[in-house]
Amino acid sequence: MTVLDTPAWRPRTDAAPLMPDPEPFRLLGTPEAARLDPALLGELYGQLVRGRRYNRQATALTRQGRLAVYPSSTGQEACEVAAALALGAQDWLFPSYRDTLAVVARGVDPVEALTLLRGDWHTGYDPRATRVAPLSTPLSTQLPHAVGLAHAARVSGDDVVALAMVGDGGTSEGDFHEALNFAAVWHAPVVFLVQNNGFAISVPLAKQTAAPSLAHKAVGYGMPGRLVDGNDVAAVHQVLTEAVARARAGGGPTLVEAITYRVEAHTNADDATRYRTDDEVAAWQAHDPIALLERELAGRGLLDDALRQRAADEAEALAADLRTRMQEEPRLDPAELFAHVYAEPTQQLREQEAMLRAELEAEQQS
Ligand SMILES: Cc1ncc(C[n+]2csc(CCOP(=O)(O)OP(=O)(O)O)c2C)c(N)n1
Repeated sequence: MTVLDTPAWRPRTDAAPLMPDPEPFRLLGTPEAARLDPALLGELYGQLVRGRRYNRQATALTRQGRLAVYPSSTGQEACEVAAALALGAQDWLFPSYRDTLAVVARGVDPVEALTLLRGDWHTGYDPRATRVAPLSTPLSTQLPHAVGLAHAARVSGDDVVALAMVGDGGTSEGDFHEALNFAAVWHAPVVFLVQNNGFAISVPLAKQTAAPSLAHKAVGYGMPGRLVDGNDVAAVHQVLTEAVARARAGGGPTLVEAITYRVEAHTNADDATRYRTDDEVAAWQAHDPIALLERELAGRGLLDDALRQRAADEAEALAADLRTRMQEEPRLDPAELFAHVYAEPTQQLREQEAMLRAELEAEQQS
């Protein structure tokens, strides 16, 4: 018997349940899919079709100069939709820049959701109205925010779960580590959803980490890790719903890794052919989230013309609305850049604001 045998110094023996699924969890096309609620599948289908159309329209808007940049989530719609639908109205979503679809599926106005990407204003929507934090461009900074909010809610006795979304590249950030560590230590009601789409711009996952999977990282923090097929919308929805319920019941955080693929380039400013092959893209297109769900619906006799038509009509209406409203010139006051920075602006900012105002006035007079 040495001091190493005393409880304070012994490793915990309950690590095994934290280990992630040995294979990505799947539902569509498996016998278990038979018990999935047709109404839920119909809702997921409509959301996926609308989401893909939204991505296509937003990308078109970048080509028309109406949008500065758009990080498309085509191919990743299942994660986007499932994340939004797994939450209750009282919960909070913490998205990254790629997660516009989740933000819109949660109820943010589809045009307001693009304000930041148009370069017009900070955020562009009221985060409190739908409980959606700003789309975060700095990688992973949304994660400690999610943990802080969830921890504060728990301390206050509020029934709130935070779901934070991040990419595979974002897991290399210090913020990822700090967020997961604090979430586990504080037992915060948070769900972390890592969309592993294989690349951080052009950097493949193998150059980011030597971990067996990103979900395995959960074990080191002391929270369960789940691995899921990120293109199987029913599976992602179930895994996230279970993790949210667990967090709500006081069970603490969960790390979910969803294996998926971004079919388009990183953004409209990226050329993906420089770092990946057409064959790889084609292989993932053969595992398309909408096609997977359609196959399931068809197998159960649920994919009739009415459902297809309704989904297509709603998607076209969304795209038309986006096209129309994004053509309107936004009325912006450039001097607002200086508002909401400090409660008391610094001398330097006051001088810069005066310079800008003088320039704007001179322009108006010329
Ligand atoms: C703190 C920080 N460092 C670097 C960048 C530049 N950057 C923008 S996107 C990106 C890659 C992120 O990849 P990943 O997390 O896998 O997300 P994905 O774009 O694939 O959704 C990088 C490095 C940034 N936005 N923020």
